[in-house]
Amino acid sequence: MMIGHIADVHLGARLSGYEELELDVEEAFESAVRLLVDEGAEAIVISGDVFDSYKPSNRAIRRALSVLSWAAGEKGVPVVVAMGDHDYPQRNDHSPIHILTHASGRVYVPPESYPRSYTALDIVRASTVDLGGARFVVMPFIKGSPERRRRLTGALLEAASRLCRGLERPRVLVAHYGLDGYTLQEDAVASPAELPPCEYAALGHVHRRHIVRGVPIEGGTTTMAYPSSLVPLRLDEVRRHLEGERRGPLLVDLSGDEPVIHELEFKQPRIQAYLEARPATRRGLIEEARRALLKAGWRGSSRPGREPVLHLVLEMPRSTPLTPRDAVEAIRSHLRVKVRLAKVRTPAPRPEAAPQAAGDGGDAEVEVIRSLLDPRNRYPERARELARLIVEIKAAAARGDAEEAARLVAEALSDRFAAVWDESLGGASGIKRWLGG
Ligand SMILES: [Mn+2]
Repeated sequence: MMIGHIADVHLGARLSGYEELELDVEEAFESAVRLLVDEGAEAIVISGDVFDSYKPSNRAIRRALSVLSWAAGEKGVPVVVAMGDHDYPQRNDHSPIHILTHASGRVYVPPESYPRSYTALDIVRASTVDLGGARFVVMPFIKGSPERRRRLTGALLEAASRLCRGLERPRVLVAHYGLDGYTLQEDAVASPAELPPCEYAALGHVHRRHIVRGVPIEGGTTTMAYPSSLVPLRLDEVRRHLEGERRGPLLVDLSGDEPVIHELEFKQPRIQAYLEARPATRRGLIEEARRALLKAGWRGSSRPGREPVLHLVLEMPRSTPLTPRDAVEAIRSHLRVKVRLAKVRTPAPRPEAAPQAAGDGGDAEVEVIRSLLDPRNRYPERARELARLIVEIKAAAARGDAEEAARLVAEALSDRFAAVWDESLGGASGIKRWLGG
């Protein structure tokens, strides 16, 4: 059987300053599914994060349903969907991925809930679908503290191993998992060695491409793959994309003893460029922007609606003659491209001008905030990242840059930090006291 594998679509994803991202993601999803069907996929696996939020826009839901109805209904290519952390519902609601079963044709989504009496083996059995050409074991997503997720994932993977031993080949594990060595340590729920005996582990969650053959597991080896997000969704993804990291759908041939993985050529809906600049003059900045755009594949002119987007990080000491707004406007009007101001850094003044104690974003300040956010030290890296953002918000507010402050606040409140905020506000944390609550 030939299967298509995609993950981390994030339909409905938004980015201020690059409003078209939402449309670009929809278009990329549609073209990835079409490409897989055209290339002969007999089933398509989506390893979680179909949607960016558990409450996607109606438009994102409609697009997802129409694309899946085309593949599963019109073309007769069944689709298997796993739940991701972004698809995971809040209390008392449903996940949007269960709406996908209303597409025409065969769309499989693991059950919303399992009877209390179910053992781990019952759960994985209920989440397994046999499409004739292959058996797909779709792992449920587990929410909660890192310890809880790791413990339950371990139990379910062990049950999946038992189940897989009795299943006919080929067997495909579908899971939205960060594995040890492929994500931040606090984000990982299992080690690759815990993967069950399956021919292919179709993974999602890590927005980077990893294709690993010969992963040692009990009694043999397996092949695992993260296809990466379809479109670069964050600054780090844009940067790695520019360094040549591949993304897009994988076509996996399961007919032999070992899967054969084709990394399909996938055209991005829009060029995304990146520039970190310390502008001295408008002219110099425009020239730097032009070079960054050309390096990203821009040809110097843009079809309307297809203009490249330049993610701009500005380093602006107080003496800079331009404001961030001037800088953005200069590039926009001269090159006729989209410019997204991703970050403005104001280098810390010399100590004699502003002593550490005033809070210049030094490590000590970040560390205090980090410990208030995450007193139990459950998300050390994410919490440190959020603490840095909070310090940047303060700095932006201090220099009267409301626009930048608002952008940073939106970033701090994004899903990326949801777990840290939950921990901070839910636990017996210091941040409430710190905020005076
Ligand atoms: Mn994702």
